[in-house]
Amino acid sequence: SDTYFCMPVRVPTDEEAYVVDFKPRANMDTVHHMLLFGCKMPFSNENYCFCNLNCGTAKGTCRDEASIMYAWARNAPPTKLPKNVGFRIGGDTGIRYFVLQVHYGDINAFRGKNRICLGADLVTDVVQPLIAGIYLLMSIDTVIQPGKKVVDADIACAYKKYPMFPFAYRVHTHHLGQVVSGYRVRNGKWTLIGRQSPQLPQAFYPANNPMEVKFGDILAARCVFTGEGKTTTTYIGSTSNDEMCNFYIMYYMEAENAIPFMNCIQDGNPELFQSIPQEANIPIPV
Ligand code: IYT
Ligand code: CU
Ligand code: CU
Repeated sequence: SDTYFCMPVRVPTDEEAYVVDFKPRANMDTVHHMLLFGCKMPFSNENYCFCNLNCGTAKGTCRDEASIMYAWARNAPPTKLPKNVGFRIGGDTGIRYFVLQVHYGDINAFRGKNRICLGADLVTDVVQPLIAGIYLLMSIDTVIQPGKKVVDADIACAYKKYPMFPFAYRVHTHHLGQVVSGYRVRNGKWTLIGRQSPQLPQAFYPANNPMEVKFGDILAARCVFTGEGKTTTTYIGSTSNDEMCNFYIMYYMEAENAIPFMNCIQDGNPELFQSIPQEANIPIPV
């Protein structure tokens, strides 16, 4: 159940191009979830490999930094990119490969018949006025004491770039995560980008409010964990016995100033988080 397949596919052109749509064709009976990454160099040039066994090292998607572009999860509605929005690939981006990571619920379901199809309706050389990107807020130092009922992991960073417009979000934790919420904070006012249970399918969901994030705003996220029922301390790490706290924002920016990937790993200031809306600690029924 912890087996992940990684399938690299060469981007069809060396010129600048745009990913404008995704059409997941997963079999819901066998595939649990899929993530699509853009890479300069994939870990393997085989048709497929086992991401964390023989693709290279742990995770095994890219040799360089992987940039996530899409997530599909069983029983979640697929996200669409808004009109005139595309992920930039090829050309100066250096992104020459897609790597699809597939998690099968049952490894026996894999028959070596997987394909990635890149149609002209999905990848285009038509210049897009708006460029999609990912902003990742993640905790790197959360510690969950055994038996502790509620552990909040708070992350926040000042935003100091050209305006960006969030349109989708994704949350990720392992088993101990109860709810994850992300906000824009402007002049002390918290506006929800999205709030979800990490125990529901971890796809990108549409953002709660259409909004602009501009220079001087703060981006903030809280993951709520529980140590109840545990007998050992849990740290951030990559196995299913460890935890993670991730809030991904999928946004677009005007092409001239677009940045494809940003992240925030800074602990949130406790004073700031005193005013986080109470909903951030209300569990979501699963
Ligand atoms: C330690 C941690 O939280 N890892 C996350 C976030 C992460 C994603 C990427 C960290 C780095 C990355 O290059 I892409 I450094 C993590 O591994 N998240 C998983 C997937 O690996 C993307 C997830 O499902 O969100
Ligand atoms: Cu999965
Ligand atoms: Cu994880």
